[in-house]
Amino acid sequence: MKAEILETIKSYDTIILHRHVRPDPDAYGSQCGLAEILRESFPQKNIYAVGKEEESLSFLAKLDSIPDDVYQGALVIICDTANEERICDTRYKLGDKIIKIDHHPNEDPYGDLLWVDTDASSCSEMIYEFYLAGRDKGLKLSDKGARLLFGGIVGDTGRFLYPSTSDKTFLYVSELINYNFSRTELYNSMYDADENVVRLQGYCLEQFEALPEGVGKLIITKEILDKFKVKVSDASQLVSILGQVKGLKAWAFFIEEEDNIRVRLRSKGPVINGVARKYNGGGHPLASGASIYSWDEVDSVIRDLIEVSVNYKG
Ligand SMILES: [Mn+2]
Repeated sequence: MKAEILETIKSYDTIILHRHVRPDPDAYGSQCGLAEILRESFPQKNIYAVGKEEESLSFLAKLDSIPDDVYQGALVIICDTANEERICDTRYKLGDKIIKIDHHPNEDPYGDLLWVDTDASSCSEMIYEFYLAGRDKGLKLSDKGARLLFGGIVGDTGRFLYPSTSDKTFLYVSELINYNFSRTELYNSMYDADENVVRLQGYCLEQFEALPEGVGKLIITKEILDKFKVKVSDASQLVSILGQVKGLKAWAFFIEEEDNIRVRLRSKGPVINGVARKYNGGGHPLASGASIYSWDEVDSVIRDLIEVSVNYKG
């Protein structure tokens, strides 16, 4: 598949890279990391990475803005995005051919060519693997590209903590750190938090509810978001902090948005993406997201989490 993707890339003059909405470091790392590899390897081709700029990730890369007609006859590559609805910038459809490269369960097999590896820790890890496979066939990786891929892997593995971190992950990052970029500077950009977000962390740790079945629950209303002057995305990113609570097997953050309640689910064993799917969402077995439309549904989500937690033999 990697060879077929490389051959396809070689046959196009214009390549446009997309990723998912509400990007994280792996979305940027894989999309812009691959863009860097292609720019370095094929300077005569037109390579663009598009999508809505995410201010908090601009330290990783800047995106390109292109008119619609660039898509004519172009190859579109979509990174780190499980389903079509989550693709950022719907113009991906205007291209000539679509390639999907992703590490989430392949529930929506869109595209003309698909490379999905659910064993990969991150899409950035897959992009490095793609580079390794094509190194003898003209692919080049710059320091800037290596920094992006490293950042993506660090982000999606929770700094090499999550079980998706494999021997392959460590092998690849051991190679990536030999490129010339500052890990200290990168970590600072990724993990420095604004004071109000740190204070919200304090609020979360104080206010979460731990149920006897090993399920955790925290509600963050719009009022709280306003009080701490934080965005929904800031609150969403805090969901993993309950992982340190002894005895919790699965937990949910319910964060109030304009017209729905965002549900962030995490687990230390019980598979929770089935619960996420039931509530208009999906994701990884141990890290998923969903949406509900009324506070009345909170209890129902919690009941489902209790069910998977109680049935879990860990
Ligand atoms: Mn990812």
